[in-house]
Amino acid sequence: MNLFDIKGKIALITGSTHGLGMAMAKGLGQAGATIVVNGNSSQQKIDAAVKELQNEGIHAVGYKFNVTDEQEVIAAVAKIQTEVGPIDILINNAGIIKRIPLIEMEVADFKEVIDIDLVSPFIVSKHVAKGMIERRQGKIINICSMMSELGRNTVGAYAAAKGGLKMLTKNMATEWAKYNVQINGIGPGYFATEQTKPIRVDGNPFNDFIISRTPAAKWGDPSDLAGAAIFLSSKASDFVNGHILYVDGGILATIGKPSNE
Ligand code: GCO
Repeated sequence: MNLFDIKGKIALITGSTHGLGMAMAKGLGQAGATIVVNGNSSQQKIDAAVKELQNEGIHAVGYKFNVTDEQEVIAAVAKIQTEVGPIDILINNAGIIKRIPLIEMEVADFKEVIDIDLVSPFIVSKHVAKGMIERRQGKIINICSMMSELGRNTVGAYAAAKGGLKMLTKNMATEWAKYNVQINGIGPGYFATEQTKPIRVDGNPFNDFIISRTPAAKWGDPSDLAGAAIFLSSKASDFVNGHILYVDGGILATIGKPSNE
């Protein structure tokens, strides 16, 4: 359907060398978008991610830059604009988590999570939105979380960041929607990725807890995010703004059930 057509659009996805970022890159790429891969760990990982996408017939390029460094972001956005073209779709996906009880957490660790998970979406969006506002067209998707709505032991910094990102999404929409820029969020539930590997091992009580807490009774597969990403990147969402689309198997719909049900 034309409503969901993103062929030829240029999509920058931060933190897209692996995990959910790579899954959304594949989803948008298979739908015909040009994918701009970003990472800050190593050029080798970025090159490998670009190759993985190209092997699936996806037009992909890679740019290494630190999303928390405004000068690097300004330079990278300008370089992408010159070498690839205007950014039509921005997915702020880059993020870290530190699972430490708040009472034990060092301030430096707390600040690092906030910096990457909340401040960097502000930095990257600010500099990408300038072009979108000039062109009167653009799509920004902030990757939120269950922790945008719920707390959980040991992930307080991450919850503070993801809760803030939900409200930053709403404020971006408040300020930029009049320029025909749509800014929304995707809130993934619990997905089988490297980030959740430590809490997903068989026999780990948390693994059993998530299965029981999720009405779909399973961990999400990263490919389950592609549909939401395509929707929020396409004309189909032109009148959707400031909305967080939860892709969570139903977690937020329920208070859960007793273990014997
Ligand atoms: C955790 C998980 C979560 C998920 C996701 C849920 O430790 O609770 O890592 O944070 O990754 O963010 O939406």
